[in-house]
Amino acid sequence: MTHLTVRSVKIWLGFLDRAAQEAMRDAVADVVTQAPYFRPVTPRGKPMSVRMSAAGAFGWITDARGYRYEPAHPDGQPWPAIPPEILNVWRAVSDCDRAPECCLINSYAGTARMGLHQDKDEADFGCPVVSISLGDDGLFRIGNTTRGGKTESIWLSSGDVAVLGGDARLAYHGIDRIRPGSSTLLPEGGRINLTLRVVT
Ligand code: MD3
Ligand code: FE
Repeated sequence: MTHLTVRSVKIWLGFLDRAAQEAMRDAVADVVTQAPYFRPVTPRGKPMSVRMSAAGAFGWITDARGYRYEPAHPDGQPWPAIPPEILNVWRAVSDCDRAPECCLINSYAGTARMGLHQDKDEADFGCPVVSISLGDDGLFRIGNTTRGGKTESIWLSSGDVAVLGGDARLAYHGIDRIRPGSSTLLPEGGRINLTLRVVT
């Protein structure tokens, strides 16, 4: 299995074959039937272009009170369990003894993007974040652990798995854009990114 290393992010290219991507797509569809996508509104009142949901003990929420992990969907229901095929990816690549407590689901359509940010609402930075890409290609950008300076960009494709650990764990990163129509995996097109995290 081939991998690239970009700024200590290890990217497994084509980690999931087509059948595994289809199984994961269907598992995510089942989760979002129970926990429907919503569009988070930042504390400054701006709706994000990405739709989100989650599985596991915690999901990530943003509203007027700020950003935080919550044990329930905005509708009040607990998040569905993380599907076993997704947990298997964590076991294979995370090199972490702890189980993931959150599988964040980001859905990108059309011109959706995610600005440069750090993921630092988790308690244990010793555990990596594991990212699984499904559907259309997404242009991933990674910078430094402080704002500013040079960044590097790489297209992530359906079935790629990235492990964000070590020096990469607190790096600024984001998705500049997707390439609509580049994959046939998702019936409505677009890109889904799953991130597995230990939260507590
Ligand atoms: C680098 N998601 O959910 S995944 C996020 O494709 C997020 O939806 C993007 O950034 C997406 O927070 C990028 C790759 C990723 C995820 C977490 C990271 C890169 C990371 C945490 C630390 C450093
Ligand atoms: Fe992030």
